[in-house]
Amino acid sequence: MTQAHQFEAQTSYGLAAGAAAAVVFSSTAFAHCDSCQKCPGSDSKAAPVSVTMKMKAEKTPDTSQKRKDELDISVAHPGNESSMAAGRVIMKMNAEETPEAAQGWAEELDNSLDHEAVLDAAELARLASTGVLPVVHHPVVMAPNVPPPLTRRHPARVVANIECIDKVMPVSQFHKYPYWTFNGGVPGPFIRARVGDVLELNFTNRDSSGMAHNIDCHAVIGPGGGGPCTFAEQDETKTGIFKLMHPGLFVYHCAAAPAPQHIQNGMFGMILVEPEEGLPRVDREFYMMQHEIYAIESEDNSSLLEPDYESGLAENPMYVLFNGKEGALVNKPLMSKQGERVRIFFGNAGPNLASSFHVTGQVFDKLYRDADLVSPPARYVQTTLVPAGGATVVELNAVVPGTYTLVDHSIFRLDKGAVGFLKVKGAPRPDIYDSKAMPQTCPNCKLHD
Ligand SMILES: [Cu+2]
Repeated sequence: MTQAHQFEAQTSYGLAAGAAAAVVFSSTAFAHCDSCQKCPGSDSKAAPVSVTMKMKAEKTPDTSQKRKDELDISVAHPGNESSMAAGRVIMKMNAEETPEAAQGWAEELDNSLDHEAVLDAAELARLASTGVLPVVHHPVVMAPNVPPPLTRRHPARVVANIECIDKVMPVSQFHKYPYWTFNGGVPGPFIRARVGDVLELNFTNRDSSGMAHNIDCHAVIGPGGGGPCTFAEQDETKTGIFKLMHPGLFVYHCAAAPAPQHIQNGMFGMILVEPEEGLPRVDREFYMMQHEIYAIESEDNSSLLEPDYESGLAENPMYVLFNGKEGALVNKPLMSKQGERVRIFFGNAGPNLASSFHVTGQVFDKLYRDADLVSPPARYVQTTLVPAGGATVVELNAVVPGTYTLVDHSIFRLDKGAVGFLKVKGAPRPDIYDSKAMPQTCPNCKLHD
């Protein structure tokens, strides 16, 4: 030992009554360095030190006993391998962690799943309650539409059936693309649920190519966002059962390997998890998602595209699209009437690019930034950044009639397909918007109708 570093750490553990278990801890302590200038964070005199220690329980606690063990140990000091640190770890048994609760602990503890653990009564009751929830069969609703706002104020078991169907579909007037869709559309169905609901996700793989797929849902708390639970081979149905713990608007997507390919092939959608009290009512709600396609023309048929992994790696897409097709929201614009309050649920599937979402001629008078539905919304925002795998909720008040353009304000992407329209019908409002000559649009302009 070349230098003395003193530290003290605290951790907790449980012991089964009657057991004398060997216990392995992996923990992080903070070393208070008196003299070392090499270790990370030494300037603050507190550097994280990874500690692995073994102890043998000498005594067996009875039910009411709070137990405290102290252990003198030595550990290697990261960043200063020649040095050893000596210290004392104080381990306390939590007061609420009775030996009964710890009955099922395995001899070796680590932070991985312990199938022999015994759940406490509250946890068992919670699991049992999900079996008696009223069942709601979720309708299949495709973009740009969304299901109506929820009126129930109690949790339910929401059953959603999602299928993967392969389908060649036009992505522009020039090209078709061999999409792998959820329920035949890009994006996939919009799911609307409430925080505290249990989502029963039945995923059926009807992809004729034989490719396996799954669903990684960003609203799901647990490994892979539920991907491992829903991994389905051809003609298989897999069911994941997930409690929706947090409100928000979340992207779901296939994460089967290679995940970037599955996402660009159209396997994505969104789930809205409403807060307990719901969202404020508006007049119109729409669903749109952005994504990119990395492709080359097929040698046999130049109108048919093939995925191109190289341009994906280079992040140079052939198309940047709203709702899976150039012109999807130009030929069929989002429609509203003057004075109506409009809400757009906007998601970005990526797989690579962040979106600078903007509506030309409008300001988001409410912006639920990053689809955070709990914090107060931001006000009067012109453009919002939506990361790949992220979402946002915007609201605007359409008081002046006309056509408004939905764009990614990384504006060269206009020529790759990222453009759509919101049309507002109503009487002129010269008090807000007027000119001395007839308004004109520039020729060959994609921005203006
Ligand atoms: Cu897939």
